[in-house]
Amino acid sequence: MKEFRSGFIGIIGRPNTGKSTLVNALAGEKLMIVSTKPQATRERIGVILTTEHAQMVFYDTPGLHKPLHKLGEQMNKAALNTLKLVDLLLWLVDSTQPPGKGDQWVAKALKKSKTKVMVVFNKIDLTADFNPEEFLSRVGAEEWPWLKISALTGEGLPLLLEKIEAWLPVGPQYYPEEMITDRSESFIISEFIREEILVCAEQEVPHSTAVVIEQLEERSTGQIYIRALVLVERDSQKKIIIGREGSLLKKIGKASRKKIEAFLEKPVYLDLWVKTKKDWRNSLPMLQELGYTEPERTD
Ligand SMILES: Nc1nc2c(ncn2[C@@H]2O[C@H](COP(=O)(O)OP(=O)(O)OP(=O)(O)O)[C@@H](O)[C@H]2O)c(=O)[nH]1
Ligand SMILES: [Mg+2]
Repeated sequence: MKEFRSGFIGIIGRPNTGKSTLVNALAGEKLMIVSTKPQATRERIGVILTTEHAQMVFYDTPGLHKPLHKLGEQMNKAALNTLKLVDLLLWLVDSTQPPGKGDQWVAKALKKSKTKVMVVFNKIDLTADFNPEEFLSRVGAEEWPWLKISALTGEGLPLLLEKIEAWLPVGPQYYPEEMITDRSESFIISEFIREEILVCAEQEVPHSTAVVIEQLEERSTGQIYIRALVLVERDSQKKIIIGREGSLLKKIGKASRKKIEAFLEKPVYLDLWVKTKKDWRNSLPMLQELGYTEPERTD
């Protein structure tokens, strides 16, 4: 009999490279939020894939970037702490972008971690003639194995999974088979609402927004009642999110309700409220309350 293998796989990269798209594709289910706007993911989120012979725990992480506020610093910390927690790192690179200083910085950070790295060149559906060796020599990482994929079309994913599985150590099943994420239902729901705000609102507004689920309960009719609070940093942003006669908030509510219903497989009543919390992205106590801070590690 084949020995059971298991392990933790960190998905690291610059913003907008397709990390969350890849995690959704590997999980075979839409759990992570995806956006054309960078810095969509704010935390390390575990997604579990259990097969007959292996269990893989993928960590989706925030894109590594130059932080402009305390939230950004915590996001980078969440991504960088992942390097110490995993058996294997997938460095996700957007093959439509030329290598830059940011990529060199990521390569250095990954090298320092001493964890196994596989470079995964994504969005290959847009770049048929992309040259991986050239990219790797530009960032000084010629020795790392690499693979070309499209998280969007699924090209290269079976081979990627095969390689990951072969690389995992023999180990136990950490999570029950039916468990697909290490996060709560409430968390995934709040993320779906944030995803819709990323679609509907322009410029800084979505990046200044956080979503908190205040109440989630099943009514006797079988409908799920959800009360969610949308936090923004300024009253002007509150006005934008609400929109003329509440039109934008309604649009956000309707679209996110559909996603939540598909996720819960139940009818949902979504009650959305907007509140200003001045400059919350620079307040550590607020970040802590929202779950955006990394616990201090002692090792
Ligand atoms: N054409 C193409 N687009 C892709 C592919 N993978 C992701 N995208 C698109 O790239 C954008 C960013 O995808 P995300 O998955 O949100 O990227 P991310 O790396 O998680 O971004 P952050 O969370 O902001 O760090 C979205 O518009 C995706 O649809 C791909 O393989 N091909
Ligand atoms: Mg993401």
